[in-house]
Amino acid sequence: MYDLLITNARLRDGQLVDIGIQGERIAAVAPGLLGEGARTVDARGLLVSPPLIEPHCHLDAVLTEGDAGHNESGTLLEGIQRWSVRKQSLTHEDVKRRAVEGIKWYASQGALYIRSHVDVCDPSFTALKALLEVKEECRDLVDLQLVAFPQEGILSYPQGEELMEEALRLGVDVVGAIPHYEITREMGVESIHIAFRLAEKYDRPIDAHCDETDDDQSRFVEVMAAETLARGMQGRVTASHTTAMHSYSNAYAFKLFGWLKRAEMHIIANPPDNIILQGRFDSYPKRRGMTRVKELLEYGINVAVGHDSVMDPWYPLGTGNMLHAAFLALHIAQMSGYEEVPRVWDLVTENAARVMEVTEDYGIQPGKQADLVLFDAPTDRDALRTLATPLVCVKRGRVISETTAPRVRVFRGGQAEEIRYQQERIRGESG
Ligand code: 17E
Ligand code: FE2
Repeated sequence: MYDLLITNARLRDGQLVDIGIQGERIAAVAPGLLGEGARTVDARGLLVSPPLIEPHCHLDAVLTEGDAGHNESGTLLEGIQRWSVRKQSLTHEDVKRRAVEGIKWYASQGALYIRSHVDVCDPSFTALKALLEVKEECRDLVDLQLVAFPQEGILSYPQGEELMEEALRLGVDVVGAIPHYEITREMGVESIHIAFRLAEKYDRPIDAHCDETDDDQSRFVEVMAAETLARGMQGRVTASHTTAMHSYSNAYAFKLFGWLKRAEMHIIANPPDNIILQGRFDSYPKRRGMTRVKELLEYGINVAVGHDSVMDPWYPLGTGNMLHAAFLALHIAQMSGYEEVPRVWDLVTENAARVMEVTEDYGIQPGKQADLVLFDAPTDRDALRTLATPLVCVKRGRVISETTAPRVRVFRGGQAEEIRYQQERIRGESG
């Protein structure tokens, strides 16, 4: 007798299984009936995936779009400037209300792990204190990690280093940085040294906004790789955005790849924001401004995709649907090859789990945390193509959301025909 039994679930490898859940853990995964569940969900041969993961967002800024005027230039710098105005009126309740709402949007669409940056260039730590509470209070919906993010610089903002260290004492999980925003190249390099010193002292991973610019001279990722190797932090360091890599010469990018791989660094691309923010100083042709996702993967470097923003001063759209971010990544990186499409699914699942260091708990196997999502599509490929409805989301063994798939009927010759946007042969395969 299981607390929750999912029957006829199609795993990503195509296997049809039943999944038995006891408490917060998966107890059994096997083809054919496992027995009884106190509650049963019939997956009807549809895809049951490990949850989507949002490895890079800003929950302190979520749902603030327009509050300090609209970002009309569409640039990163106007976003930072508008945020610096909006953050003066942050309150504990304001941050909590928006962040919890944002988490509900993410979680109900299948993102059950979230890593959020939180701006610590604020001596009162209003956002950080609120998000530390949200992390505990929303434990039923998501595993949430917080990154101490110095939005206005570690060295370019008064007391930036002290604020970073205080954030660590308050309990953030990850150390951030923003070297390309520091006033000088030298300050950028030094800000990375500070971030690594803090990470070592407090035994935390690093996730830095790094080289989020179209300036091909912005080369701070190489400094991160050098520090990672010097301090033996392989596997614990992530460079987010790295959009300048789009503009590097191939010769330099190739050299960099070698060091990223040796340093076992993770790269996070954020296609929704960066396809909006980058290329703004170009005429035509306009650069796409996303980091080299396809080539990094081909080289064997771990890459994940984040959504980054949901309605904030940098990006006015979004609902927290990680399939939107993955869909954009597929297009911008041109990962349309038959074998490439499922690798796009990895970008918002397995690869992001590695970034967040949650692989021990993550996956549909006995003993793992009982987190999973039933999509209204037979395969990951179809779920991406159709931006499939997340029918049922399960977190820590509990059904946390249900969404009804749209029902589409076409009327012809006095008849109603229901269509599902599926190719016949796939429909046939999935029964
Ligand atoms: N802050 C930043 O520096 N870059 C971004 N893309 C966002 C916030 C969303
Ligand atoms: Fe970001």
